Amino acid sequence: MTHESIHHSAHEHDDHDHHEETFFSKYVFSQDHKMISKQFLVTAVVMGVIAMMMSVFFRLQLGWPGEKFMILEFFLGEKWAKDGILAPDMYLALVTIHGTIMVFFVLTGGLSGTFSNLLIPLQIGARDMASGFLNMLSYWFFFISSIVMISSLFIETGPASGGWTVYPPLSALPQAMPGSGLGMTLWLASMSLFIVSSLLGGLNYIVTIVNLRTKGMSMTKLPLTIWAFLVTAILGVLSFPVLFSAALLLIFDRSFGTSFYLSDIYIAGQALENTGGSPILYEHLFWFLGHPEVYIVLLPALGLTSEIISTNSRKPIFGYRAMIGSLLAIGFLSFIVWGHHMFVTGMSPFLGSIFVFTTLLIAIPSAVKVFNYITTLWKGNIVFTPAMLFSIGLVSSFISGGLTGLILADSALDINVHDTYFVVAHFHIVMGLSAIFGMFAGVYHWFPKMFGKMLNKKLGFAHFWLTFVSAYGVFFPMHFLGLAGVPRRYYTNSAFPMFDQLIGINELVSVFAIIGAIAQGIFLYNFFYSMFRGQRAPQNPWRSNTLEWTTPVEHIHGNWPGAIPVVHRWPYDYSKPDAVEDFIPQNVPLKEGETEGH
Ligand code: HEM
Ligand SMILES: [Cu+2]
Repeated sequence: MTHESIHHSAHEHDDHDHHEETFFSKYVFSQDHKMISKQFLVTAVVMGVIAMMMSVFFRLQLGWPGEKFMILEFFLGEKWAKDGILAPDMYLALVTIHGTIMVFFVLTGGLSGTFSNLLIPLQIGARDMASGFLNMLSYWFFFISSIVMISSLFIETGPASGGWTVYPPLSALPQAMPGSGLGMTLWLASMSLFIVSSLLGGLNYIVTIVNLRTKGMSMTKLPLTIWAFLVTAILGVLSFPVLFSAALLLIFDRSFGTSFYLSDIYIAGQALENTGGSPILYEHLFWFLGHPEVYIVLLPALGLTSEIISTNSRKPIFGYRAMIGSLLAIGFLSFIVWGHHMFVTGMSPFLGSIFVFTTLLIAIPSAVKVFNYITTLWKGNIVFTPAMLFSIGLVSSFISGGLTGLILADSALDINVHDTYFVVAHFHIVMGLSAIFGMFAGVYHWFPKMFGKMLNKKLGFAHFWLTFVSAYGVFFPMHFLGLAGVPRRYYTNSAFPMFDQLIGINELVSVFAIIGAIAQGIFLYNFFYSMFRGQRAPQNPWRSNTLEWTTPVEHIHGNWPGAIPVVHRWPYDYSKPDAVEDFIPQNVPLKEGETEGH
């Protein structure tokens, strides 16, 4: 086909589509990856606000135990916060649902769902995902699972409250405590729907990346974002089914009298009938997903920042191939380290030492990535956009959380701080903050592509600095609580005189949590205001090389009005010597005698 005829047929195709488009097919049951990406983002933002409010609620209790906060009664009702004092059962439920929503709904569904959907077709030069229909289903499973998870807040016995890992026996015996009943059933139902969503999404991402790349887009010309999404999707497809089977066996134990996870249990002095099972089996199954899950939330964030750091340093990413290699190495290693969550389960110290070894190995590819980010920034002609600040924020939290990871990886040291606030501090910094910073970076950078509007930069800077300072204000002091022995998931520390001297730290943490939460108001305002009233986005606001900036600002079905662009170079041709401009998009042919950038 000639250029004209492709253009012509694409145009006809468009006309035909508009004819049939209704409100429902455009905004609700859309099969267009760009719209699905926005649906994921908006759902994740709403879920994130809910989970963040929960953390403020339980931080009020931890900072000022026993004090009355009428806001708690206003939001949670008399049953759970009479006279403004949080009920212990609800405390544990809030911790559980906060963790579940943050990890799965915001940083797994929200991050991958938004950016894999937006960027995979646009950056590889495809008209859409391999299957638009399955893509739509993936969003709707995600949406329904969110609703099921939230619905547990409104039932008589309250939401699941065994922690986000839902270890048996609390999760296996409906009579164990209020949250072990219907709340836990809803948790399991919600997670099952969530897993279906992830698998549908992940398979689609993999097939699309492998099969639908445009002409010239070889695997070594692929942007690092896409590499990160590919490895993430593979991790999800290999590990989520294991969580699914863990949940299924749990449902059997709960409802059909089996005993996979239960053995010799006494409740209120009475022996139950279960024999032969072991809760440790559950821990193995859970963490076989649980650890890769950490990278399922981290890798997309790292991919987004590779792109943003290179673009805003106006320099090629340092060590492109090493970055791919370390993504693959991290992905592989993440499957053989899960035992580091189980050092205190009575595992053989020899087996423990193997998990210590494999865990420490992950430090190598992680350090390679950090080194490459810093070397890319080094002597760059840095443009400080909000996206760039959040990306640098990610590098910072990835380093500071990674260092405490070295301590937790050593079984002999981990035993001392296991299940204390040291662990909470570690995982929030290395994965919670890094992933959320990466997600914010992504939103600031690709908002113009998603909504055709610019976000306000000044509000973005204010949002970044307040978030960055309060994030460290919340999670840095928690290390000291942990080293002093303060356990996690405890309703109050005021019952233990030895922790009295730490009350100041607890208050400080809670104050920063409140400041951080308020700061997110700036983002929410900016996000929704700019979506409707923001300045119109130019074609290529960040002067970036990747293909998504060659599509029209107004979204059209099929992404490019004419032929799909052909790729001639890698995505990181910034500040090439003797080039006219400091960036050369991927679809610009190589000049006579020009060699490839890497
Ligand atoms: C507003 C910022 C946040 C604050 C103040 C906060 C605070 C807390 C606190 C105090 C706990 C209870 C720890 C325990 O007792 O074990 C907790 C649990 C948790 N948080 Fe956050 N968090 C925040 C953001 C996040 C983010 C962004 C993530 C995403 C990874 C996250 C994931 C979790 C998880 C997985 C748990 C564990 C729940 C459990 O033990 O079952 N949090 N959070
Ligand atoms: Cu782990």
